[in-house]
Amino acid sequence: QQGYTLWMDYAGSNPQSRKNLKFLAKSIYMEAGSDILKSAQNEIEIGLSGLLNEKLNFSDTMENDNSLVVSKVSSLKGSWSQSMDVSSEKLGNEGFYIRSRDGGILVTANTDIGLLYGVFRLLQFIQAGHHLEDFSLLDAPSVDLRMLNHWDNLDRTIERGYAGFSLWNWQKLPEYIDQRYIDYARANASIGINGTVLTNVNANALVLTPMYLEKVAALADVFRKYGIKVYLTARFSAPMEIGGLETADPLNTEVRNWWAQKTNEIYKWIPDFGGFLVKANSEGQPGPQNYGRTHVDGANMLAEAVQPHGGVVIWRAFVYSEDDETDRAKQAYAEFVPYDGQFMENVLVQVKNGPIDFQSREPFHPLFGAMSKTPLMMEFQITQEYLGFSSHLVFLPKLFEEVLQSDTYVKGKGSTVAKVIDGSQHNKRISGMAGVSNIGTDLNWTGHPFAQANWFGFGRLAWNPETKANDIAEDWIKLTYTNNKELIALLKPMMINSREAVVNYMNPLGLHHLFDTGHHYGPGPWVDNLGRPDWNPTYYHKADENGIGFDRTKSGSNALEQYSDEVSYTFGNLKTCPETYLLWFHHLPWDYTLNNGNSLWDGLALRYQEGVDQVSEMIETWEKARNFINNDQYHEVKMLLDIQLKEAKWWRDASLLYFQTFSGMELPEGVPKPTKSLEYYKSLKFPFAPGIRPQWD
Ligand code: BDP
Repeated sequence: QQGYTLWMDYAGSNPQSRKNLKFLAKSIYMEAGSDILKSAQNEIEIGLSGLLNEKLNFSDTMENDNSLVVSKVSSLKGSWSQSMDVSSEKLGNEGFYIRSRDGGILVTANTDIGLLYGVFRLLQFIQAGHHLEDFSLLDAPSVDLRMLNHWDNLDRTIERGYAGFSLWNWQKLPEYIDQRYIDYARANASIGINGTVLTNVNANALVLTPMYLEKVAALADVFRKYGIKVYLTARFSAPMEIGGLETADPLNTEVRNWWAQKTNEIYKWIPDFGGFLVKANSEGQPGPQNYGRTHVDGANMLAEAVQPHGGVVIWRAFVYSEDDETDRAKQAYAEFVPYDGQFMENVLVQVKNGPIDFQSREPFHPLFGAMSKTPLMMEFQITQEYLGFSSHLVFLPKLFEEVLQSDTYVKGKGSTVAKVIDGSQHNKRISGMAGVSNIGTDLNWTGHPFAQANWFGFGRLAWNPETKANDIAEDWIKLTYTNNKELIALLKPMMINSREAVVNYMNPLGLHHLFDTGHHYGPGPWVDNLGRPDWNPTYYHKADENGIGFDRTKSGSNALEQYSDEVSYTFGNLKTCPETYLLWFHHLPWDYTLNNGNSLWDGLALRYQEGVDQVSEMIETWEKARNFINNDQYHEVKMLLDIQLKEAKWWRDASLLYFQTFSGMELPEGVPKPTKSLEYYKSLKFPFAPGIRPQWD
């Protein structure tokens, strides 16, 4: 069962530090009533008794001498109501307030779900070894929709999923409720996630048929108890595929009626259904453009159908058309900006963090500064499609934080992406953040034990986009391993630096999309034979005898014009462009001089080497951590780190050998000569890589 309990191992270590909290078990009052409150009680029962190693005594009434009271503000009585010393308005619909007082602790909120979140947070504080004396904490989410996107297919394969098969056992549903569904919901609620899209964006219309809706309803019944709404992907051609219509034209009356009725039917099964996520006119998915209509026509048709039920439509901006050969990075902006202000009130446009596709580093997507009238939802990828799958240790909150803290300058300095996403920048009526899930049937849910931290961290950032990656790492270590200071001092920097390591050994200096065909795993910078130019790595690095990099300045694709003047100036000017984005925005000669005086070629080679060295350091750190963790935990990660080191070297050697054919320059000192030939690296094949969509690049 290694890793199954995630960050909720209530029987775990640190019992010493909790001795002084044993009093909490004395007399617990918990408000009862709803299913969500039952979940809260259940969590206290397993959580607190596990953490304190003590039998819990519950009291049926709220008394002044209770040791723990979990109750809504409106039901507080006697001295407990006096302990509520903050304005309840600040708690909103989902926030909570926890405070200690003489001999007791209060957890309160305006709503049941607020109480559940408060209970989880209290348990986490205890678990992390906090003493809770003179303690008070008020917290409320700043983002409305905090969602996982599962790219799960109905046959239980997962597109870009590297942790086994889909959790949703369609064959045994609706009768059989796997304990995993409950534990999945608990884990999500513990970090504030309140929505889940069950199915792949490359959608299958069958999930909208009664046979499946009954199963979806069974899952929704489980998740509802944890405040999690279910959403489905809507295949745009569903009216034809399962409705027998001849068209899916969004302006056709029959089509509109079909969606309205289908939606009513869904809400009969699932009264609190969240809504639809749609990938349309992208990578072969059907959409309104098939009928000469627009994204607005398509999104608004569905929005109209879900509106009477309070649902939303999340329309993806991940589009890039086949015929535009200038620059894929520009296309989503070009297609969507003209529609700003035309979407219905219950539509959110979901934008990937960068303009290409979930690379280990991309500048922020220009749409984040450009649609002031449309709620823009962030789409991060938690599954490591382009970051070493579940074999490489990469702490993604560092990447997420970098994107969220990027300044769009749309309303002057400080207009960060975080503020666009939480809606405060433009006073948006609704806000959201989605993460493409990295969860599957693997015992530990995520494949790599440290990939759990990415799920955890996503939840924390969706709750509050201003959260610091550093704090997330520290909390996760405490909850997952122990709160031992020496261990934290080892693991925290290892996790924090792991993101830069993968950038260095895969995509240094702003290079991107250099993967070999099909799997998005190993290096293939030489690939130039795929069906579309923008599926080929050569399209992205543009290396030749004269240099390397994608010119996105005025002399090139001018993608920079899609950013505000400040941003476009900074990135467009070689003096001010951070070297981390150098080759993303500029095509430069091999002998161009970098900030530290190195030539571009030497600097590039040294970056690859640095990535390899960073992985070696991670291995050294892990050896030191051995004293603080059990043997199984040690060995599992050790084997994975060894793979990561081998593959970091593979990336370095294959990439440098290939680029050397253009630069014609020697490797600088400190970078070992590759032991194999370029032909060897080109010949490498994968016997099996999970998560592939066969027809894809
Ligand atoms: C790309 C993936 C592809 C997804 C697509 C998407 O390679 O499998 O379908 O994104 O987000 O990253 O729709």
